[in-house]
Amino acid sequence: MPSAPRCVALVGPYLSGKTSLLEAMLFASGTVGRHGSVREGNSVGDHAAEARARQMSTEINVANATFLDDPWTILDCPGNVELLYEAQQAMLVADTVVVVCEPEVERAVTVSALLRFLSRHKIPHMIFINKLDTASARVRDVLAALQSHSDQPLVLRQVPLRTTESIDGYVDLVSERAYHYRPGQASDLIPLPDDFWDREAETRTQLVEKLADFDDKLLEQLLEDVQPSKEEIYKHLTQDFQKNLIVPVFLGAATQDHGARRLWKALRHETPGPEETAARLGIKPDGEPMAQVFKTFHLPHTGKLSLSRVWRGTIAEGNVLNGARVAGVVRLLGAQHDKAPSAKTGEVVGLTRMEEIRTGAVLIPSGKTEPLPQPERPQPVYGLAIHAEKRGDDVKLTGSIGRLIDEDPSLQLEQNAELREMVLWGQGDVHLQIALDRLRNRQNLVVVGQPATVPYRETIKRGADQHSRFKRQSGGHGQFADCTIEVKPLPRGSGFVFKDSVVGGAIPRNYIPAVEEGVVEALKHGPLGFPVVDLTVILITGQFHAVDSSDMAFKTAGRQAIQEALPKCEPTLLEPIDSVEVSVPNAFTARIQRLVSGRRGQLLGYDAKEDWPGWDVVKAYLPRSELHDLIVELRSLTLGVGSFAHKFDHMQELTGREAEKVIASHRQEAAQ
Ligand SMILES: Nc1nc2c(ncn2[C@@H]2O[C@H](COP(=O)(O)OP(=O)(O)OP(=O)(O)O)[C@@H](O)[C@H]2O)c(=O)[nH]1
Ligand SMILES: [Mg+2]
Repeated sequence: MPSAPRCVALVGPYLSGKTSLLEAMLFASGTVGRHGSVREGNSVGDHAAEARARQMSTEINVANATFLDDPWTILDCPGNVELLYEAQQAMLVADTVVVVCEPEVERAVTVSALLRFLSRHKIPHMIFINKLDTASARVRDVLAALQSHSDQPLVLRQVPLRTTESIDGYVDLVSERAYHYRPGQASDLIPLPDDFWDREAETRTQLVEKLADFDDKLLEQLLEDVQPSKEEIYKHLTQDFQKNLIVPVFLGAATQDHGARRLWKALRHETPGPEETAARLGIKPDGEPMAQVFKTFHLPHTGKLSLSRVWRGTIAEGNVLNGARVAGVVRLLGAQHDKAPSAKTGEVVGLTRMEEIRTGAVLIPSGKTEPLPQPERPQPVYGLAIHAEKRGDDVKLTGSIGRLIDEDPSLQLEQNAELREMVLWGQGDVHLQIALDRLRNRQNLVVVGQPATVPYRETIKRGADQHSRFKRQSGGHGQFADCTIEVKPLPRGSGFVFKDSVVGGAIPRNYIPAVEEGVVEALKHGPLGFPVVDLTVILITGQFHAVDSSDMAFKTAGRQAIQEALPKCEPTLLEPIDSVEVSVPNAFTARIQRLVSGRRGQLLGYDAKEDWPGWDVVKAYLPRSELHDLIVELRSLTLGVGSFAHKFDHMQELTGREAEKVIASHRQEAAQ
């Protein structure tokens, strides 16, 4: 009897071959009749225009498949670190995760964050070392490098068989059988090479010993030199894998079809079923039907599609869940959608037109749900000020961005009233460019992005007294106001303080708020063009006229006074400084210190990252203007794994050439 539908997520570093492996698995299972290719743009995955244009995955690819009568869903996740949130959503609903990685020692660090996530959430996972056809490093060395990033012992299940030139087969360490790879077909069983055990006996012993670490009986057997049977070894491998005590490691080359069948078989025998995964997630076995939305699409023809895993019971078209009606149920194979009447426990399906439902929702008829684990939303590190290319499209923008964020909750929109800017925040330039392309492709809206404006300020370095008189005589009654103010700098962070020290009614009380209003208005644009802060303005004295004075006149006098006073007070630019914490593997720490210094940063020191062996946190103050593309350089210096968190800390004086540049470009923009 076929097992309940199971779900496997393929994750791994950028371009490690996940979408190619999906293709190979679909081909091996007979789900597709020909082996498509990412390079040629005809793979089942990466069908979205944004993905094809970049030859990379830009969101989860979903494929329903059958392998030896068992139903499966494969979730092929994007590998780009900027899209990690998407992969995390998939990992949290999968029964098993396959981490696809490159056969290179130096790149082992790129799986570190994924392995940590899997370990923290206790998700059973295997590693698939891909691209063996072009590997130059020894599998043993790659394995050792990967091990240093895994909390669980890695258990090598296959050893490669090398001819003079390349790897063209493998020996399965448990079955003790040798195979020769054949492109597009199942591998050929071949005799075990004569000297095999001379070379690899130790590798098999290690496999059994790792299992014995979790089972006293097995350990006793080994101590007494009794070899466990193959069945026993398989039993332990499966148990320990499902409890996430060990991480099995398989080998292959996705574009050559090598290793896809072996991987399928391991998945088939060892992957826990949906009930076990539900139990791991704390879902009770009995109760109302339940499904969890882990991804939302807004597609041109289908409309909203909530990609969901069914955890309990059956979900059918017409059901009302969390107050929303399921308009339809679809099974997916890349871009192909097949309507289905219903979906049962374990299945991954798209539920259509549930307009109010968001990613992460736990759907249940009564609507009384308890939340399931969600990935933590990453702090945005890169922002672009956006506007619609066509003026008339501005009204459409907010709604469209809403749908965009619905599809990808790791995007955020910030409305900056002061700068009159809409800033779209995300994980990097690639992330945002994909988002903007998606707006164009799915919502027919062309949006332009540019670096967000840095909120500079200015202040004064010394004080001054200023007299100002506003007088106008024109026909009827005129206008008259006279005031004298004193302007003084205040410590950083004080903002603006207005003081009234008028005595003897030199200016009647009712006009004083008008003077303050004029002052505040003038402080919006100081002599350098920016809002003026950290100063106090004291209204000392003035004169008025019984008929000609008015609020208007005093407001104008107040404004004039400031405009005339400030240029005499040594106006100085202030730039925002953020406190920044950069996380990197410690091999990169020195580079990051240079990066920070090169960006006018002030290093505050570094420390080992808590709970993250081998990683450091470098702390620094960095000007906001240097943060815009920091993530781009940081990633390029750290094989893509470095990240940072930041928050505003203080304003700091900026002088010299840097300040001149800022002032000049601000003037230029204002003149446009
Ligand atoms: N030589 C060789 N190339 C491979 C293999 N697997 C994938 N590639 C190539 O590696 C590149 C990336 O492959 P993809 O399958 O798109 O990788 P991916 O992991 O899905 O990439 P992202 O989803 O963008 O992270 C493509 O050019 C593939 O042809 C392999 O086993 N051997
Ligand atoms: Mg891919």
